[in-house]
Parts: sequence; C-alpha cells; structure tokens
Amino acid sequence: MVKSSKTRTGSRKPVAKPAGNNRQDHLWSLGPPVEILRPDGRTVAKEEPDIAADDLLKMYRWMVNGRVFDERALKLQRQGRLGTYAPLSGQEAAQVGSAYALEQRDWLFPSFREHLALAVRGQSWSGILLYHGGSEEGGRVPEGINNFTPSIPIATQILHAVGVAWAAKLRGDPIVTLVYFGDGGTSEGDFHEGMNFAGVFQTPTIFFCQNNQYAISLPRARQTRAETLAQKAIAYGFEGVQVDGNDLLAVYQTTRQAMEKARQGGGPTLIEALTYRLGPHTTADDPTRYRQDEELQHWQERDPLIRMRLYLERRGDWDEARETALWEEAKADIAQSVTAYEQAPARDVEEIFKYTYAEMPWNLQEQLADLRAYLQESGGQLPE
Ligand SMILES: Cc1ncc(C[n+]2csc(CCOP(=O)(O)OP(=O)(O)O)c2C)c(N)n1
Repeated sequence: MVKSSKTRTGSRKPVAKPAGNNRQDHLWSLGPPVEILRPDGRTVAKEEPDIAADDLLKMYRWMVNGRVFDERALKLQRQGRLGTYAPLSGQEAAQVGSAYALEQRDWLFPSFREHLALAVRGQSWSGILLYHGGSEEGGRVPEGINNFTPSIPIATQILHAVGVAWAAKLRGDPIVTLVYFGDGGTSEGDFHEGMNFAGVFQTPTIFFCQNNQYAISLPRARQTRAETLAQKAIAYGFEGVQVDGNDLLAVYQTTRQAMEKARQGGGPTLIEALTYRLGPHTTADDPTRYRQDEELQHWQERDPLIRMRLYLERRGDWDEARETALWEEAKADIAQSVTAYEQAPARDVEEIFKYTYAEMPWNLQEQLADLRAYLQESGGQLPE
C-alpha cells in the first residue's frame, strides 16, 4: 500500500523522553492530517493508492446513495412522515471509508448520525427509516450484521465497543471493534474511560471521531483547548491519527491500517476525521443561527462526493453518463425503500415497553397499565 506523502500523527517525531520517565516508544507528537486526494481530485503523491478499482466504484456508489437517502429523509421529516433525523451530508467519505474498511466479522458501534455506515455494513435503508419512524422493528439489526443499534446518549457506545473488544481479546477471537462519536463526544467521561481502558488492556478498538466542527451549536474551538482531538490518544499511550475526513481514500487507508494493527495485537487507535456537517444538527436545528455562509461555502467546495467523482474521471473510470445513471439508480432504490418503510405494518404502541428488559420492572408495568386505561377511556386515541 502506498503511503501518503503526509504521515500519521507524529510517526516521524517521537516525543523526547525526560530522564527517569518510563514512557514507552509508542508516543507521538503531531503530524499533518493524512491526505491522499486533493479537493481537485488529484492525488497528493505521484503514485496511485493501492485500492482496487472495483472497491473505488463501490465506495463512490455508497457515497451517492447516502447523499440521496439523506436528502430524502430530511424531506420526509419536513412532511411529517418521519421522526427526528440527524443528517449526514458532508460526512459520506468519513462513514463509507471507515465502514467499508472493516471485515464482516468486526463489530461497529454507531452514534445517531451513521446511517450510511450502517447501510454499508448491510442494513437496509427501509429498516433505518423504520428506526427514525419510531418503530421497534427499526431497532432490530438483522442476524449476521455486526452493527450495534444507534446510541443517542453521547459517547456511551464507546464503553460498549471497548468491552466487546476486551471480551474478544480474552476469548482469542480476532475481531476488531470500531466506534463512532463526534467532536462533542470527546468531552464526555465515557470517552476518557474507554480510551484509558483500551490503552491499558490494549483492546482491538478503533476510536473513530467524526470531527464535523460542531456539537450542535458549539464550535470545535470551544470544545477543547487541545490543538487536535487525535492528540488525546497520546495521554492514553496509543496512536492518534488525524485524517482528511472528506478524502475517501485517506479515510479508507487509515482505517485499514488501524484495523490490521488491532487484529495483529497492536492495540487501539484514535482516528480523528476532519469533516463538516453540511446540514443541520438534526431536523430540530437551524444552523444559520450559529454558522456563517462563507464557512458553509468553504466546506461545500470540499464536498467529498465532488472530489471522488473528479478522481474517478481522471482515472478514466467515470463519465457524465455513468454519473447520471448512478444518481437515477440511487433515487429509484431509495424511493423503493421509502415505500417499504411506509407500507410496513403499524406496530402496537405497547411494544415500547417490551424490549428493554427480559422481565418488565414494576415502574414500566405501572406505566403500561396507565396507558391501557387511557386508551380504553379515549376509545383507542393516543394523546396528540
Ligand atoms: C449524554 C448526553 N448529553 C447531551 C446530549 C444532547 N446532545 C445530543 S447531540 C449533542 C451534540 C453532539 O455533538 P458531537 O458529539 O460533536 O456529535 P455530532 O452531533 O456533531 O455528530 C448533544 C449535546 C445527549 N444526547 N447525550
């Protein structure tokens, strides 16, 4: 595999070891973000990265599908046909490059914005819509797909990912876990506890931070005084890498390297993917209240889809006709998924009480009884 001309966080510059300190050799200072593709679709290095043409096309297809899905989901919410939804546009390279790099046996732990990563791993778009439509069915990950369900409480999924990785290590099961979280997630205690545990026990975990520059309205600069989020790994004794998160090839290559290292017993890696959320935080948010138009424009020019399309065209693997056909196919596929979602049988409202505990605790039993009494009185009408 061709190395980017830029390198992993500090693999060039080991931090000086003060006398008497028992620091290990695996300490890194900061290097520039890993980059393979420039925004104009040209590669940073002369040599082409060693990624099969078929994989490049598949990953680009996923990115386009993700964009089409995202735009459609946003409209469905606006039309009252979907519940609250967290858009992913702008983060396609970060999600596809990382999810595609994993093997099927590996486990993925999403937060609430990784719809595309879930789809890359085999979950259906209609199932993902069911989740956002409030159906219990949407929370069921089909057998054989090693994705956890989305975690809404920020950073809690990090502990799950480290725990599963540790269990696998103890059992001698050569799997890797990858956990997504945002820049805001790095301020949670769960992040630090998970990172520390992973460092001490050398768990095969990839901490994948999508630094999309905001935690709702809070900008990255207010999140931490640290120059990068990747450098937080240094405190826990393992490698932290910053990567251009809108560069599909750099994300894919960096994640693969972290995965191979983890599988060979090399322990965890923190990857900070520098990206941008082009849309609102969720459908309940208005980003014009805290972001400037110029900033949005700056990132629109770095749209990960444009960069990849230009790259494929330059390689001679792509043209206008294929591009048009791909978007048409993606729109048709997503339209079918929307139909499947809307035609799914309505679920019983009582299900919301049923799937969290093997035995329903007393407080849920009381609430269920209250609901039944209410429905009897209202003639089956739910409250507005
Ligand atoms: C423990 C917890 N605290 C607060 C919230 C409310 N909340 C929802 S999203 C969010 C910001 C998350 O930002 P970031 O981690 O950067 O992820 P992003 O939304 O940008 O993908 C907050 C504070 C929550 N869901 N969970």
